[in-house]
Formats: sequence, structure tokens, C-alpha cells
Amino acid sequence: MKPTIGFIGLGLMGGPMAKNLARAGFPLVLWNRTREKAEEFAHESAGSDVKVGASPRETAEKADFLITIVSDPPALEEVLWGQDGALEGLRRGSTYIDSSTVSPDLVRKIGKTCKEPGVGFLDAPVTGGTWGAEKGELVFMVGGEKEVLERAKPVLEVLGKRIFLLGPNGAGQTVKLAMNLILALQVEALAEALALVSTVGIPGERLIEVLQSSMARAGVLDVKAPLMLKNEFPPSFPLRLMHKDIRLALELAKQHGLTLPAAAASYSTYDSVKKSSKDDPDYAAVARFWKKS
Ligand code: NA7
Repeated sequence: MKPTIGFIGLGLMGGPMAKNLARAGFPLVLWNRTREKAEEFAHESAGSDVKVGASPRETAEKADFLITIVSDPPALEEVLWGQDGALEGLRRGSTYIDSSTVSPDLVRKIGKTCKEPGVGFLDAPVTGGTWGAEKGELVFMVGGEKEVLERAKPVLEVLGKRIFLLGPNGAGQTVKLAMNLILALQVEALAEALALVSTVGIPGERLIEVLQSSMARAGVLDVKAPLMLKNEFPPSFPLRLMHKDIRLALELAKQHGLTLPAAAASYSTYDSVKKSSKDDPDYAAVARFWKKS
């Protein structure tokens, strides 16, 4: 009999992750703020052991492993400390894994809160986008104790292909924020270069061809350049979340007395596109900044 997993947050990432756990035969108790999403999931999983929890607390009470993956720090605080919050429900000896991207401070606070009732806690943000979530090929950046991670591995290995233990609680989030900073800047640099060549009169496709043969070759060229060339931005990693991650990285830097000038400039570009976009685009839509005029 496999352990029961409580799963909170059926968004773009959480939905496919929970599906993989159901497929792997783990009994699931789901909770999502918009309850219909959890009900629809349970309906579609007829034949698997999938139930909908009444609240985050009840979901946690039933869980041997609890996983949360929600938008941002306020969403996670709401789920954990709000009315019928999950932290009240966690059982002694259970394991809690948060895969949202939030601040290192917040996950350290959660880690401290989990200690007293004897709950093992890992911050385990992910990279790989919706594609990685669907394929079960996410990469986990983990902060926490080795023994807790060993306990969680049979669950995480269903969801991901690589698991990096990076230090105590907060280390996973720190590395995730640093990594997303690079992606945000790379995608913005690509958008700037495309704006430059196309303004001068050279098709963007030619730039991409050259870049693919150069040292500037990178994963973002494969995944994001086609979106920019078509000017279509269906969300795989929404711009609003990248905007949040740059902000979290800047706040972390500030706490440590560090200045990140490129990140600060990039934040204002993402901010401007976020404010002027009426849809919920992928972060490749940062390219819209140069399409305004
Ligand atoms: P999505 O697709 O925006 O999904 C966000 C999830 O968080 C979704 O289940 C939301 O519920 C939930 N949410 C948002 N605000 C709240 C509050 N206040 N309370 C409870 N639940 C909430 O994001 P992704 O799946 O792409 O990403 C999730 C995380 O992974 C994020 O930190 C990324 O940076 C990385 P809803 O369905 O809207 O009711």
C-alpha cells in the first residue's frame, strides 16, 4: 500500500504533477482554492484513489506526504496559516514538501514551525515548466535535511529526473531564484536582440540561426525564440510569476547588501509588460516591450 499524498495547488504545474502521482498509484487527497478544478480532476481520475479534501487542514490530516505548489508567498501563507490552514493538520512523522517558488525567509519560517510537531519539511522548488511537469522530468532544488529527502525520494522521483540537495531550508529557494534570474535576463536579452535586428531590417529568424551556431546557444533559444518570432505567448511559465521571482531575487539581494543592476533593469521591463498585458502570457512576452511603438 503506497503512502497517501495530500496535494494542494492544481495550477499549470501542480495539475500535471498530481496526475503523475495518481498514475503511479499513490492515493491522493486534493485541495485547490477553486474547488471545481479539484473535483474535475477527481472525476477524470475515476478508477484511481483520488479524493477532494474539505480544506487545506483536512488534506494535511490525511497525508503521509503533503505537497504544496501555489503562486506566491501570500498564497502559500493563506494555505498554511489561513482559516483551516494545512499546518494545523500535519501529523507527527509526516513529510511536507513545498514546491512553490517563494522567499527563502518564508520557507525557513515553515521549517521552524514544522520542527516542534515532528514534521519533516523540504523546500523543493522545481524547474522544467509544464512540459517537465507533464513528462515527470522536473528538476528539484531542495533545501532541508538529508534524511527527510531520503524519505521523500520515492515521491519526488515520480515527478522529476534530477534532485539536488543544496543545503538547509531556504537553499532550494535561493538557487531557484538565482536560476530564474538567469532565464529572465536571457529571454529579455533575446527579445532586445530580436528587436534590434528586425528594426534594422533583418528577419529575426536569421539571428536565431546564427545564435544556434554560436556560443550564445541556449535552451531558451529552442523554447522561447519560436514564440517570440510568432508573437504568440501561451503561458507555460507565466510572466506574472517570472515578475514575482525577479522581485524575490532583488529582495533577497537587498537583505544581503548586494546590488544586482541587470536584474533591477530587467524587473522594470517585465513590470511594464505585466502592467500593459491584458492576458496572462508566458514570460517570453517580455518581447512585447519593443512592439508598443
Ligand atoms: P498557476 O498556474 O498560477 O497556479 C497557481 C496555484 O496557486 C493555483 O492552484 C491557484 O488556485 C493557487 N493559488 C493562488 N492564489 C492562492 C491563494 N491566495 N490561496 C490558495 N491558493 C492560491 O501557477 P503554476 O502552477 O505555474 O506555478 C505554481 C508555483 O510553481 C509558482 O510559485 C511558480 O513560480 C512555480 P486557483 O486554481 O487559482 O484557485
